Amino acid sequence: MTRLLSSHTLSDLRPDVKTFQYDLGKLTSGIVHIGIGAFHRAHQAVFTDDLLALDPRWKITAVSLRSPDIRNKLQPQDYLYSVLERSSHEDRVRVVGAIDRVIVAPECPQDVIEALASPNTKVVTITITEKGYCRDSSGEHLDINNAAIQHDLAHPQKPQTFAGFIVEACRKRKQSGEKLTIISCDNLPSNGRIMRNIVQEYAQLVDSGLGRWIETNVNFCNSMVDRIVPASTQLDIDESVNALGLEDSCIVITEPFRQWVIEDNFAAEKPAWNKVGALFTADVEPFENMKLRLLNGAHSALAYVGFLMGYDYIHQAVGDDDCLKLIKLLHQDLLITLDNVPDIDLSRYSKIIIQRFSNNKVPYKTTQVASDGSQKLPQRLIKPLSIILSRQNRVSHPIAFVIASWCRYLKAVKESGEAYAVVDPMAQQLVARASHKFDNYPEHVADILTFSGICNSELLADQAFVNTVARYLEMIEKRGIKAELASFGSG
Ligand code: CS2
Repeated sequence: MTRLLSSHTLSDLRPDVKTFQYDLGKLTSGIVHIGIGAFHRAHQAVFTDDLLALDPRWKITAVSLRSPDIRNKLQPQDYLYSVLERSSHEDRVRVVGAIDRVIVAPECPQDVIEALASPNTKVVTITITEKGYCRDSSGEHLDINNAAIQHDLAHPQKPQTFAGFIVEACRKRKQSGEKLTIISCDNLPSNGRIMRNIVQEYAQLVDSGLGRWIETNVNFCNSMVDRIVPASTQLDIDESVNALGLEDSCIVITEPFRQWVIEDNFAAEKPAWNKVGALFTADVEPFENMKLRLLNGAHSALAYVGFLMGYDYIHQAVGDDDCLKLIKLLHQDLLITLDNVPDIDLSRYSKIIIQRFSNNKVPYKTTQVASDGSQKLPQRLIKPLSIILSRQNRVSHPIAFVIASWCRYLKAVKESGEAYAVVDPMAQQLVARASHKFDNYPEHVADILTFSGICNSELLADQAFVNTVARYLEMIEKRGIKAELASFGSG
C-alpha cells in the first residue's frame, strides 16, 4: 500500500521532488489565512513557503470558514501537501510546509478569533471568493440584509462571516494595541478597499468605538493574484503517487505561472514576499484591471460560450478556432479600457493568457469558471463595456455576445435538451427568469439584467446595449451557438 505524505515519510519521496529549505521545527506562525482552498495552497502559501527559507516567522494558521474536509485531510499529513506545476513540456513538484494548522470555524469559532487576535499575527490574507464579501448591490458596501451578517450581528461570539471574525478579533487587539494588516486576495477590483468598507460598516453596527480603532490601526491592502488552479479531483490524488512516490490527498495541480501584486500599505511588519517574486507597489489598480479583464473576462467568455458549444474544459474551448477568434476580438476591445501598466507589454500579456488557457496539462472546467456569474461579470466584462460605451460611443460586440451567452446559459438546458445545474447565489431566480417565455427579446434581456443586478441603471437604460445583447440571444436560440459564433465578427 502506498504510504501517505507526512513529516515521517519525507525520506520516501522520489529524489526529484523539491522539499522545503527550512527546519520545520523552527518556524513560528505570523500569518492567518481565511479560506484555505486549492487556490490559496497553490498561490499565497507557495510564496510564503519560499519566504520561510529566508525568514521563519511567517508560518500560516489557516481557517476554513465552512467545511472540515481540508483539515481532515491535511492533519494526518502533518499539514504537508504538494504542488504539481505542469506545462506542455515539464512537470515540477514540490512539498510545501507553510501551513501550521487548519481551524474549522464552525467547530471552534473562538479559536479563529484567538488566532486573529494573537499578537504574533501581523498579517491576515483572505480568499473567500466574490460572494464571501456579503456586498450589497453597489458591489462596494455591506449588505446588512445578508443572512450570514444578520446571524453574526445576533451571535457575535460565533460568527460565520470574515467580517464577524475580524471585528471580534479587533475587539481583543484593541486591548493589546496591536496593529494588523489585512490583504484581500480575491478577484475583485480594489478588493482591499471593499474589504475595509465591509469591516468598518459592520464594526459601526456593533460598536462605533471599535470602528474608530479599526480605522486607525488596521490597514487593508489591495492585491492582484494570478494563477490558474483547478479544483482538485480524485485523479489528481492518484497522480500524486506517480509524482511523489507517496499519496497526497491534498495535492494541487497548477500551471508554472504565478503573480502577486500587493499594495504597499502595511500597518506594521511586512513579510518580504518581494524577495520571492511578489511585487509591492503603491497602486495595484492598473494590475487588477488588466488581470480581471484580460484574464478573468476572457475566462468567463470561454466558460459560457465554450460550455454551450459542448466543451467541458477551457483548453478545449480555446482550441476551437471560432472561440479563439472571439477571444482575440474581446481582447482588442478590453485593451481599449486599460491604462499603462508598469513594466508590462499588454499585447504580449494577452498572448501569454491565450497560451495559459491552452495548457491541457492543467484542465480547468468551463463549469468552474461559469459559476457565480452574477458576482463575476460586473468587474470582468460589464465595467469595460461601460468604459467603451462612454469613450467610443459604441457597444462592444464581443462583450455583448458573451452576456447573451450567459443569459442563454442561465436556462440550465443544453441545445441537446440535457439539463445542467447553474451555480450562483441567485441561481434559482435567474434560471426561472431566463427560462420564462418572452416573445420580445429586449424585454427578456432587460428582465434578466435588471434582476441579476450586474448592470447599473444607466447601462440598463441604454437601448443600443440591451438591443445588441437581445439580438445575439435571439440568434443563439434560433440558429444555435455554433452557427452564430461562426458568423460572429464577419458582418
Ligand atoms: C477563474 C479564476 O474560476 C474563475 O472564475 O476565472 O479562478 C482564474 O482561474 C484565476 O483568477 C486565475 O488567476
